[in-house]
Amino acid sequence: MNNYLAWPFFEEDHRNLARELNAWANAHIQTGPEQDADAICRSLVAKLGAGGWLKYCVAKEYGGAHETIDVRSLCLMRENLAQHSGLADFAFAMQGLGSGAISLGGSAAIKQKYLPQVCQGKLIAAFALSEPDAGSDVGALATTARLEGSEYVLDGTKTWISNGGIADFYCVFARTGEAPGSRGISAFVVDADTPGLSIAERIDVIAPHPLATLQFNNCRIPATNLLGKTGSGFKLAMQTLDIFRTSVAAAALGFARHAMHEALARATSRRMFGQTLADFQLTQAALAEMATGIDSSALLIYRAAWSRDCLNVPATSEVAMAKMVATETAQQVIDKAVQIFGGLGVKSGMAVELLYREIRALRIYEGATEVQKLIIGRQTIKDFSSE
Ligand code: COS
Repeated sequence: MNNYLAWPFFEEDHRNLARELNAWANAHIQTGPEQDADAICRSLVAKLGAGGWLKYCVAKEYGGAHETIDVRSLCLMRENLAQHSGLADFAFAMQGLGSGAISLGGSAAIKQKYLPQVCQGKLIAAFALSEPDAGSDVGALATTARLEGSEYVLDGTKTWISNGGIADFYCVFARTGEAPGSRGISAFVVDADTPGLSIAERIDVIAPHPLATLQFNNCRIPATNLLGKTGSGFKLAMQTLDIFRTSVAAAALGFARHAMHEALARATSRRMFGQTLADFQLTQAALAEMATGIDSSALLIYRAAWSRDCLNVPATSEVAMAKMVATETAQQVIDKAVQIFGGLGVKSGMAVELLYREIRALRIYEGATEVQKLIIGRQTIKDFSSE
């Protein structure tokens, strides 16, 4: 790996953080085929909390490491954890994504109630936005929240909810009806044990993660669980995604780096036709494409993260570019690594086989590649029109 930590996007603290987390993960995180994803995730959240790593998911006032969430730290950490274990990356990321709407929109009392425990790994967080008929088109969501006295009553279905089934609370986006479409949505925090909230289905996917469909049926929560203003839920969701989407790209980068390492180890040791695989120009071409793809992704990721941290702008388009390029590139890098391994590349339990399954969902969740193209295309036209 080149010395990318020397890039000017980083400060000395970031470089130290990456090295220290790597050493910790080597000692504390087991790699290999995942068995009981629920139990592993619960234990990982507790370990990450005890190790102090979840401090990077919340602001300083509530026990966090920085005044506000530092996106370069998040990205370096996900990149690093993803190289050790998909579930470790997932457990870390969901504490941030799942509590992001509280950090951005919660009252002081709500922040105080949830964030310190998220940071210590004592409460597991989840982000409940998608619905069976509202995935990319968030503005079409149909779950409702109606105010009755001092309570909101929630009814509807949420699906593809990461940490669904093991979370202690969910940040839920529901229609309060101030206006049609995206302007009539509000955000709420809902404790997992609230009567009227149930797990309708656990969802099995190609790389096992805790994932569920949630059912809200006359689910009553205190009106004070509202996050932000009524009608501002869509923007709160988008602002949360603006922070965490770059870190999805960073996780993809971590998977790609792991695949590259495996491919290099294989190519330089596997002998055929009297030489190593790495001596063939076709292998060198594949490795060149992989290495260049990895660096291109890293440059876009840390440009987007630095823009948010240092220019203090949403950088929505830069974030979308990073997410699109890094996830698509990682898929190609991992596919090439499988090819370099030949038959062994598809053998169950091989590192590249796990990565091949692990990477696929990242091109879909937190905004599919097609949504990122929409965001980048719209912004490009807007920039041109305002020239
Ligand atoms: N930050 C703040 N505000 C934002 C925003 C952002 N990043 N993106 C949009 N908004 C605002 C817009 O400015 C607009 O405000 P006004 O109503 O005041 O004009 C409002 O939100 C609606 O925006 P827009 O018209 O762009 O919304 P669309 O319904 O066209 O949707 C996409 C835009 C498709 C980009 C959006 O729905 C999206 O990102 N979808 C994917 C969602 C996703 O990631 N799902 C997975 C969930 S996690 S697994």
